[in-house]
Amino acid sequence: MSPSQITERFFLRDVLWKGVLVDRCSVVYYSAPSSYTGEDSVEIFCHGGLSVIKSLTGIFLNLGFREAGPGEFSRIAFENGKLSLNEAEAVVDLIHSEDESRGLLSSEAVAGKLSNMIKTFGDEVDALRVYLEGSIDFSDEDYDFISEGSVAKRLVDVRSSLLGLIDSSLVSNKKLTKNRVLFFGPPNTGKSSLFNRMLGFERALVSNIPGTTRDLIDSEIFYNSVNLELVDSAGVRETDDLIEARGVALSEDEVHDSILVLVILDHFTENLAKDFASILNTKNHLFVFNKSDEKPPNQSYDCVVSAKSGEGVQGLKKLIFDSIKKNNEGPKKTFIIRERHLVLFQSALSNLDACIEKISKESDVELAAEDLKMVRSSFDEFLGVKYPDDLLGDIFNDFCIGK
Ligand SMILES: Nc1nc2c(ncn2[C@@H]2O[C@H](COP(=O)(O)OP(=O)(O)OP(=O)(O)O)[C@@H](O)[C@H]2O)c(=O)[nH]1
Ligand SMILES: [Mg+2]
Repeated sequence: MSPSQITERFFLRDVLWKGVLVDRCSVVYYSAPSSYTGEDSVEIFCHGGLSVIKSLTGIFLNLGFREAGPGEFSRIAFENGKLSLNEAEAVVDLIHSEDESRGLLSSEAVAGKLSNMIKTFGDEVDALRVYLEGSIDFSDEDYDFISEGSVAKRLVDVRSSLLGLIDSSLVSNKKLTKNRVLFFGPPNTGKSSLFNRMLGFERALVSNIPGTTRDLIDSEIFYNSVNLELVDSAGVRETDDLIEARGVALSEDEVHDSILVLVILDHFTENLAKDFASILNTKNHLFVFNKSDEKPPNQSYDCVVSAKSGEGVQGLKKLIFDSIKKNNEGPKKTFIIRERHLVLFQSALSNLDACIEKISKESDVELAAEDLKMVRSSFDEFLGVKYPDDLLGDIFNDFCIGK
């Protein structure tokens, strides 16, 4: 059957290479433009296992195919008008999203809901601009175009809809999309011991010499369907040791990129609680007292544990989970947007404001129309109708291979 006769089909086929059966695969054929990229495409579903995948990709490489670069499929989809630029960015966010709720927010954007809203705003802005430009030619007539056309009201409506969209969007920060939980505190309080205990294996070195940990060490655990990235760090203290000092600086930097900071203290360091509270200030943190097997605490803590006996460790996991969940919840959001989008929306807002001001004074109608051109330009940049030269590279290089 020639490709032109096939529209969209699902086949079960034995894949043979030089007469040898490699795998029985499902093959889906998509005819253009009904595919992700908008081109004719074939997807092959094979049985799991690296060796089958390697054999299959080997066959295709032998036949002259090559592997796609990062984001190549999405880039083709964008170039063929199947995805707008912000939708392509939402695909990356969806791939990288660590928890279900963030994934759902990105899916909304991939599905085009956000683009459609911006397109609607853009159409209204265009209509208003054309109306304003038209009114300039008739400015001598005895007719008040501005108030007859409810221009001010329509501008205020676009403005408040855009503001509402910004309020219902979560601005993503690459590092903060991971649930990074930092083990922070003075040296020798048992940060690494507790980190190992929570992972269930000896990932970090432990010793009774203060200053053992120098680098950041991270490892993931899965708790209640949520990925937690635990990060052990160097004990914080003044030190003359250059390498240790770099470790301390790393720990302090890491505070900004963590979603939650655990301050681990023990019975030798309880007096430092106030200092750590003031360093962390508004950063989401929990105070954890370790080594409860040796001595009980003298003050109150969010959690009391013993890395040695394991006492309190399950409770600490639950506390971390609850704290992250609470932190992620916040006011209900509809979309995830990027810093780039926020900047464009803010610029559109300030141009709308400038336009509204001119319209309210019924002066500079020509300049007011120019303001609307700028608003439209921000929306176009958001959708990818126009974009700076290096933007595409930045966006698509962020994809994983093959999407
Ligand atoms: N009794 C008791 N000792 C502990 C406990 N946790 C850690 N220790 C001991 O405390 C010492 C320091 O432990 P580490 O886990 O290396 O402490 P750290 O905070 O990572 O230290 P630095 O990496 O130097 O900042 C070791 O001798 C551990 O065996 C605990 O729960 N109970
Ligand atoms: Mg350590």
